[in-house]
Amino acid sequence: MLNFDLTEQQNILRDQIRNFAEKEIRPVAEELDRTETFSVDLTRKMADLGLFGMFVSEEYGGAGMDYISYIIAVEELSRVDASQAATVAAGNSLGIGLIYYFGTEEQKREWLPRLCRGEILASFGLTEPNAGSDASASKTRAVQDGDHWVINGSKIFITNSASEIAGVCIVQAVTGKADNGKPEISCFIVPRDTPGFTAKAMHNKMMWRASDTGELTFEDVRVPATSMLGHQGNGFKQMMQTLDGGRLSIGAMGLGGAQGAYEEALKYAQERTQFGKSIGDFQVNAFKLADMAMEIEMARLLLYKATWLRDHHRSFGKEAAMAKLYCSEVMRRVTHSAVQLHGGYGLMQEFPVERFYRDQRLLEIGEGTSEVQRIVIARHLGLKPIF
Ligand code: COS
Repeated sequence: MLNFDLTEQQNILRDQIRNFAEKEIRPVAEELDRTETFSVDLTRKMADLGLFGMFVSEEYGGAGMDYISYIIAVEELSRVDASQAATVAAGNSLGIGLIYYFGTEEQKREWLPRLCRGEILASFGLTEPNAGSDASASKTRAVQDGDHWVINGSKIFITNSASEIAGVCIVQAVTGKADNGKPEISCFIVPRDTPGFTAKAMHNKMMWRASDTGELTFEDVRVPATSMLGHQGNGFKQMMQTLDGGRLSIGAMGLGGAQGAYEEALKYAQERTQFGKSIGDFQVNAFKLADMAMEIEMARLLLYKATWLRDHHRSFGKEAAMAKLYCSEVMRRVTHSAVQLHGGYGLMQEFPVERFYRDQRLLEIGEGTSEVQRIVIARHLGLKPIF
């Protein structure tokens, strides 16, 4: 049986998030972006709405929903503002997800309830100045010292890591040499207030300007052995598996952002007149809008299908890479056309398409560049692309 209907609960959730985004986020999005302000107040409101821990089971303080509900929520936030969507997406799929899926029972009980209430945010400490696409090339090291580990190294471009409510970072570090001679990689849960751990907010970003991005340094950071996430040597796989789920939420950001820009363009095309008629009635613009609507429809089908696979415990890594890649590229084409349709006004900050155009750019870079997605897809096809 093939069924494209969402459940009643999922439709209600979409309406709720849409209303919230219209009422609470839209009025402040432009100013937060312009002033590069991460809003704790707005983050708390999103937490009160239940946007953190949606897919976490109730025993750890989550809402016990399926992943598609979470993806719809990210899509709806992105339709209005990528920065708030990024806070939720990184907080959930990357931060909460790592602890929920790989943490020990004690770690889950210690961290998840506070994270699900949104009291603190968790960040994903993978990327380093010299380990971006080559994510296993971490220079950050952890050395065992009795029943502690001592971490030294640095991370960069880490969402949710430097604000006053950044509570914990899950840090990938090299802990030795594996049997096959490659570096052994493990992850550690490092509380924000651990001595030697500093986080500095990064400014002057082109995109997601109202989200919190940090640069982290670890200088002789001592954490107890119980801080290791799951088992020693499993860190890289934990990170890669988490990114598979994270890529669905980046797909949702592409889809929602494309939807938001398209709606702005459609409205503008109907209101703006030139040569005595509304510009939407010119074939050149009508066809642009038709293409936008078609591509958004295709992006939604692909993303929901990939998420459905995940919800049904099927393999979804290939489809998640495809959805992330496709949705982010659809948003690129849609925002490009949306700015074009707005003409000179599309280049001005007071028109939301200008922000959508900038915010899109991250989606082809973060959580694996478009090139990395093509590597992942090609490998699933049985190919071994040289890179
Ligand atoms: N799920 C589970 N395990 C995975 C996995 C996944 N999605 N992807 C890789 N692995 C495992 C492999 O099975 C392999 O295990 P074994 O050593 O037991 O064989 C191990 O991890 C190493 O995998 P591989 O050799 O494929 O690693 P590469 O260094 O070649 O990695 C890419 C390749 C480029 C795909 C990877 O580094 C990557 O995704 N880079 C982008 C990182 C990224 O998205 N960064 C952005 C973070 S922003 S939040």
